[in-house]
Amino acid sequence: MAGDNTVGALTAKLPAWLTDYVKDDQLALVALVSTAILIVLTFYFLFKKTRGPTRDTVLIAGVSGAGKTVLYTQLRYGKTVETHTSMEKNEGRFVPFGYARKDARPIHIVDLPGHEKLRYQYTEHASLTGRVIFVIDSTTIAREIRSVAEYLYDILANRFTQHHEIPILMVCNKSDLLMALKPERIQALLEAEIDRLRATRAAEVQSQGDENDHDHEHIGRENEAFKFEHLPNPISWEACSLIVDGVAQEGGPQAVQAFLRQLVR
Ligand SMILES: Nc1nc2c(ncn2[C@@H]2O[C@H](COP(=O)(O)OP(=O)(O)OP(=O)(O)O)[C@@H](O)[C@H]2O)c(=O)[nH]1
Ligand SMILES: [Mg+2]
Repeated sequence: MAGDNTVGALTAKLPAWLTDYVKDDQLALVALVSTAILIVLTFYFLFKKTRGPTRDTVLIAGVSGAGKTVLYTQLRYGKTVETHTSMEKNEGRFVPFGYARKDARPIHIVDLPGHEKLRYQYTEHASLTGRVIFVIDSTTIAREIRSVAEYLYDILANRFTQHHEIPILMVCNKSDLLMALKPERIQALLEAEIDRLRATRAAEVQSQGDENDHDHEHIGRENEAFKFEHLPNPISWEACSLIVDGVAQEGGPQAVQAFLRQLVR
């Protein structure tokens, strides 16, 4: 019989002490294979649980002067020193300042320079990014809207951001200043600008005949004005003031701490 042949072939491969045991007993062989599968699965799930997600990079992005380095130093050292325009990224693997728990997990935090020519650096980290903090200067957003929208669009349309539905925290910074716009207003300005940008980019792709733009996905709903709520990504908006009366907030704003909590656990 075919079944007997299969069992015969399988038992021939087993060590001698096992062959005696299972020689005439198909049931024993089935039990053996099942136990082996069970052990492998148990190890797989145990390993998976303790390892957690590997995408534990947090990107701090935004245009120049928004307050990214101030935020980074607050998370890293609990305070900030005088900052200058960053020409290089700051990065480190650490438990953000303020997490008292001993078993808190260090995470990889990257403060990207906002200079137009250096922004592309986020693509180097995109595949391992688990969270994005997008910092906005609420006092200059109206005049910088094009530049901010372009950068944000590139991050939102990135295939990793889309595919993994990366959560994004929009930090509307410098709310201590009189000229600061409210998050709702900033959101509306950005939606209108991204809507325009999306149409321009689509027209460019069509005119160049380059339908194979693998790095950018279409964002939002077709034939509808762009809205952040149409994206699969959880996006939250917070009015923040990283510096109040010249003094940096220890450990960064509550909203940022809460946003990172799931990764640090
Ligand atoms: N009033 C006020 N000023 C702030 C606040 N946050 C940051 N700043 C100031 O904004 C300026 C720019 O901050 P940075 O953190 O260096 O900006 P950045 O986003 O790292 O800029 P780049 O490195 O050029 O990309 C600094 O002079 C900060 O002191 C805030 O909440 N309120
Ligand atoms: Mg900086």
